[in-house]
Amino acid sequence: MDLVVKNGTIVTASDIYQADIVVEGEKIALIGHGLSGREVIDARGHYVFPGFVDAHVHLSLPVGDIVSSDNFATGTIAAACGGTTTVLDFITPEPGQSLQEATVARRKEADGQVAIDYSLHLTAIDTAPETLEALPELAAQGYTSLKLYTTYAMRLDDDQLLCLLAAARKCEILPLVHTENHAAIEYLKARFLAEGKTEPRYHPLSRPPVVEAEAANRVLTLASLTGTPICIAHLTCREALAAVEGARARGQTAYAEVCPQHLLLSIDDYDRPGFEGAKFVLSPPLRDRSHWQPLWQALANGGLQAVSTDHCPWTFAEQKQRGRDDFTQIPNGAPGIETRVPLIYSEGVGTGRLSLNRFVEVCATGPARLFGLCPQKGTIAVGSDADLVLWDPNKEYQLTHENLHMNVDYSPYEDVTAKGYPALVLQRGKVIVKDNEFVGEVGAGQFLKRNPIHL
Ligand code: DUC
Ligand code: ZN
Ligand code: ZN
Repeated sequence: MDLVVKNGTIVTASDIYQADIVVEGEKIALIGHGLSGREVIDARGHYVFPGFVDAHVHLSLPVGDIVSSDNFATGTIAAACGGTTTVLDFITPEPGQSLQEATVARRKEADGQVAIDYSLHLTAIDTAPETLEALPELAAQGYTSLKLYTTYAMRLDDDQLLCLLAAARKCEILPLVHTENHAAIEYLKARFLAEGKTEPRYHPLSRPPVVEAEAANRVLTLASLTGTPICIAHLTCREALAAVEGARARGQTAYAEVCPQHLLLSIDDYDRPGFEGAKFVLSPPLRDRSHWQPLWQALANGGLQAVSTDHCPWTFAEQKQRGRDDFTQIPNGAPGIETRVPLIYSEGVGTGRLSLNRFVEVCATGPARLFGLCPQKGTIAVGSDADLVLWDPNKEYQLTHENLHMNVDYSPYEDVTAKGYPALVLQRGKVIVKDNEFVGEVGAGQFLKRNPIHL
């Protein structure tokens, strides 16, 4: 036996128990008591969690002539330091580029650059015959999820949504849908600009909860007609949550992810002095605090299935400045890939909002299951990849950007001190983070072929 992790408290989505874990090669080979191995890691006093899964990140995302500031190397190193061992990024075709070409190009960017294991969601930007024909082929290659947008340049109209939802069902692909009403946003943005209202605080006012809820309701309605299970991306508000829960009550399979920023930050952050509010310009935007409690409650009771980050960092000193005189020009997004797990532990488990099991469920097992990666990822079981996080529940760590590895000049949580932090992170049996330092290898992360979504 190559390695034994001894005396830790193992936590999965369903159990908490003390046991030793034997790793052979890259897999968990045995779980039991009194086990031995050539190398021993003593996990006494630590929780042993499965490597965490972030199902929604944007590394090296091009928007116009700028690119989000974390690339596949820096972003996945930061993820690892925060306890995440698997990320899902996106394949987004350029206009005129086929989905297959975009897939090959994105794989070229990521392979050899990732520090942890990864996969990619497809994105459909049209319903051309080549796009529809590509879906079954790409699904067979392990790309079993499909991002659909109702806003931005990649937006789809209802005809296209119906067509793609039906195609996804046929190929056992799970659509992940960004739901905001494009026309409503454009109308509100134009109105604010015409009134000379150009500051970051008008960003959330141009995308209020009804704008998200309308699109969520519409997409869920269309999915009910095609019989397609769907996942709503980065759900932010009680109105959209009601749409998902209503669909479920009518018998639909409807999932939703939530991001830490929508559980912990609020519309008040846009009123920070000077241009600071730009740091929080992301979409859908931060809401007022009254949305926090219903979202935490849904996370605890199963109404929400996963916590992802939508990690999409832009530097404040340069990139965010594009919108100094016009909030609509501020690149959308914020950093979060490294802080997700400590924040949800500290603010979820630490405050009693989430049980330990539920914390593991929403940060690891849930996203792995949703996107066809379980039980290889997201749990601790014989035969699973030996992705393990030894967690120090007492370590306090300030989430200022100076303490973090993300390639960006600010943290949305500068003054927040998380209680509970990774002490050691293993990927497939190898230590990749020790005492908050990345000791793995860039390029050692592997592409993950995902399972079809079983309907
Ligand atoms: N919103 C998105 O939809 N994508 C990237 C970042 C963001 O804020
Ligand atoms: Zn989105
Ligand atoms: Zn996103």
